[in-house]
Amino acid sequence: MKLLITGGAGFIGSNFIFYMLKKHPEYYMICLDKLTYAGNLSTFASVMDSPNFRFVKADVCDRMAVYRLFEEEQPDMVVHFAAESHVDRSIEAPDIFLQTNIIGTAVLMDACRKYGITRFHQVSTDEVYGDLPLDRPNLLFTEETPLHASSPYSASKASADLLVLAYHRTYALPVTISRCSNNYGPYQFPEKLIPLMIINALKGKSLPVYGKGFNIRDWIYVEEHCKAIDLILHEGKNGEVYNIGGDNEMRNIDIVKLICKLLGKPESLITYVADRKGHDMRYAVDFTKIRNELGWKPEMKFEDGIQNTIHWYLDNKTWWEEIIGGEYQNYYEKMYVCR
Ligand code: NAD
Ligand code: TDX
Repeated sequence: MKLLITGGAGFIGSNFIFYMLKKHPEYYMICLDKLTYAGNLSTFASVMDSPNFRFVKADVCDRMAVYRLFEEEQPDMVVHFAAESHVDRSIEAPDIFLQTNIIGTAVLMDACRKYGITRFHQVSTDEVYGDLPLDRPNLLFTEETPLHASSPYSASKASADLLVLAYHRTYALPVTISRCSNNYGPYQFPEKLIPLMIINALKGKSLPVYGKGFNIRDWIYVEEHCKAIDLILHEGKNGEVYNIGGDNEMRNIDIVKLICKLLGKPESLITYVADRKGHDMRYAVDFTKIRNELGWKPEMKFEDGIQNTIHWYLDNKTWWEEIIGGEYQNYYEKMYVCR
């Protein structure tokens, strides 16, 4: 089995490659990644020389490069992670989100039609459903919830999902879509809430909480997401959408306070800053469908997952110090100083 994994040098894609190399050592894995600011080749140091792994630097929007790779490798399945993934950046500059997340998905699916595959899997997000109110805790996103994206990022992901379903209906392309909640774990780029707070706390820097910190996310340990995608690839039905959730709703402020506690840092580091524009209040995922149809449910408790994550950032300082020593500093200044 040959798998083409796009965006594999990013957070979830790299965790997925590590998971699959262990789970299916007989598979051949090709990672296609543009290596944007979010992609990191050093993540692959331990697998770069594996005979069943190949890295190719390319842009998913580059039709010629994508077709060339399909011609050369003839992958059986495509798992499409590559995307611009940060909501705050999409608010500053939407264009690249439309380009990569929508056009890039179309280019890949065109290649799948041209060369033939057994499955194109779109890694989507619960954010395509918009948000839920805080005062109706029983409301959850199901696969039937209408798409109602709030940010340029989530609108671009929702557009891509619609295209994926259109390619299935129009061209009978064998597709599946998964819509997962907020992931956390090793190798997450430090622009996202949890690694940003861990790293700032370690450095004794202020911890910038947007608004009052009452927004709720449903956090899932990244390996649980990887397991679910593996299952969908092998047992999911073409044309179907599967929600993936952590069964773990938490307020941002409670996460940040927990990180302070686990690192032995004072809560006085917490600083309330201007809210995100159009900030989604609450995400909560009903994953009954994948539980009933494929037998998946999240196993990792948040208390354990967050400990693992903190330990990983403590043990892998070179990985993130290289990141925060570069272009990230300009990003941080632009987004947080005088916010
Ligand atoms: P990430 O930003 O950490 O990684 C994205 C990767 O895609 C990087 O390696 C980057 O170099 C690559 N990439 C970007 N543009 C590219 C292009 N034009 N061509 C080729 N490669 C390109 O993102 P992530 O958090 O790992 O998210 C992966 C996928 O999962 C995304 O599609 C995202 O929408 C989805 N998702 C993320 C979460 C989450 O909590 N992080 C939750 C649900 C779904
Ligand atoms: O400095 C911060 N302070 C803060 O209060 C940051 C970076 C975030 N926040 C808040 C905003 C959100 O309510 O924390 C929450 C989580 O923020 P992010 O980590 O940026 O994630 P979110 O916007 O929820 O989106 C994530 O989950 C769904 C991923 O980035 C998406 O790619 C995924 O689709």
